[in-house]
Order: sequence, then structure tokens, then C-alpha cells
Amino acid sequence: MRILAAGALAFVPVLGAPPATPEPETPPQAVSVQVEPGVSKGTGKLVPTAGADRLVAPLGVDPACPATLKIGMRSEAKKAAYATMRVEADSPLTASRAMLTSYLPPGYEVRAKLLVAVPPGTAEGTYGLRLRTPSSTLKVPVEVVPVDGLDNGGNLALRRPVTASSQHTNANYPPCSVADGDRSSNGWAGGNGWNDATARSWPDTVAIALGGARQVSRVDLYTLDTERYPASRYGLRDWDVQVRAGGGPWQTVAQVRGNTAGSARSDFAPVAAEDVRVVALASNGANDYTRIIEVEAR
Ligand SMILES: [Ca+2]
Repeated sequence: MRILAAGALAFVPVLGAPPATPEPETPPQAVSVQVEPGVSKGTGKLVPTAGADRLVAPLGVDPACPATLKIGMRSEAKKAAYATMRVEADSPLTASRAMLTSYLPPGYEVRAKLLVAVPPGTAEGTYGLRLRTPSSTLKVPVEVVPVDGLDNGGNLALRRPVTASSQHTNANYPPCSVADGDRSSNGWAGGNGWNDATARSWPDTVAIALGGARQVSRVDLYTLDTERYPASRYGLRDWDVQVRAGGGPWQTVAQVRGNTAGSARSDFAPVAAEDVRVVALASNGANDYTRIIEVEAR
């Protein structure tokens, strides 16, 4: 399934620094809000929509990687009109927008990405998020849970703290995005992948603390790979997978060389690890930076 990149930031070149990345695939204004045609039932209603019936918002994660939800509204009117939907989140949660407004022909739906932040000290529990149009209200419960209580699907790295050797500051490439649970390359430059700051200079490292000693025998790495920016030119080519325990020395458990695919799986003998890291050694040629979408450990 192709998911539209949302919330992409404009690329602003800095004198003396080579570009970090291919430019965003479409202008940020175009990708942060998406409008799609459909069929109007002619009821006159403005129907709120959400990409999920609940949102799990982990507690204590890096604020650069908040929980996200696709929200929208669909016109079932007979005529085109300006439509407005209000977004309300229970305190202390905060939503990245208080309102969604768009000119909507009948049957059309407008969608946007909503970021929901959980401030430090928020109590665990279920909070309200309401999407209100003049004709109806859609409630999406937000479950605030500690990272230890997340359903991680076996991925030990999910939502764990991430540190990187550098971070490009020209756009939105936070290191925590490699452990946010989103493997899709389509959110590139919109907060869903890490881009380092040192072009054509290696190695680059990104490390994930697993929250205690864990048995690890597999690491999956997802690198930038879209139709326009294929991994064979923009993705990571060579890297080592390392682990360590007790703050001891890093131990290489797997090596990947010559990768041209969007993802690569490394299997190795089970080892007790508190931290996992990827040591990036080379990319596939285009403005050689390290571009990693997601790292998963099992
Ligand atoms: Ca990601």
C-alpha cells in the first residue's frame, strides 16, 4: 500500500554544505494535506474520518517522534463549500492542529497528518480525541502507555531511545524515526527517517537502547526506497550490525555488503544485548549520506 508522505518540510540549502537528500517528492504544501474525489450521498453532512479507530501514544518517547494519526473529512453535500473540522484533545495531550479547513466539492475527502504529543508526566490511561464538524463528531480514543507496555510485535527496538552520530538539520530527519514503527519510505523528509549530517564521510552510526538485556538474533534495516529515489541509488549499501551488553565494547554480529534493496535482514547466533547499532559504511552513490527509515531487532 502506498501512503502519501505527509508533513514534509521544505529543503533549505546551506552554503558550503552539499544537499542532504533528494528534494521532497512533491512540495510540502501538497503532501501535508491531500484531497481525493469520491461520491457524495447528498445528505449535506460533513463526515469526519480517521485512519484508525484508536491511537496508541507511547509515554516518554522523543518529542521529535510523536504518535501520528491520519485525519480527514468527507463532504456529502450537494454543492461545493468551504468545510471546517475542529480537533480537540484531552489535556495534557496536545494535537499538532486545532482545525482542518478546505474547499471541498461534493464527495471529496481532505486528509492530513495529525501529531499527538504526550508531555512528560502524563498519567497512563485513555484520553479523548474528538474530530468535530457541524454535523457530526468522531471520537478516537488515545491510549497512553509506557514503552514497556507497547504491543511491539516482537520488535525489541520499537520506540526505544535512539542516538546517532549526527543529524542533518536542513529538514526533519530525527534519529528516533528509525524506531517509530513506520517502515514506509514515503514519509521521507517528513520525520520518518534518519539522514546523517556528514556527506561522503564514513562511518555513521545509529544506536538503539533496548531497555535492558534482551536476546537478539535478527536485525532488519529499511533504507530510503521509493520509485523516484530507489535504494539502488539513494539507499544504504554497506553496513555492520553490532551489539553490546553492560556498556562493554561493541561486537559485530552481521555485515551487509552491496545492498541495493529497500530492506535487508541479518540473522545471527542469539546474543544477549542491551544496545544494537548500525555502523553505516557506504551508500549507493547519490549525494552519499546515510538514509535509514527503520531498524528492527528480534
Ligand atoms: Ca520510521
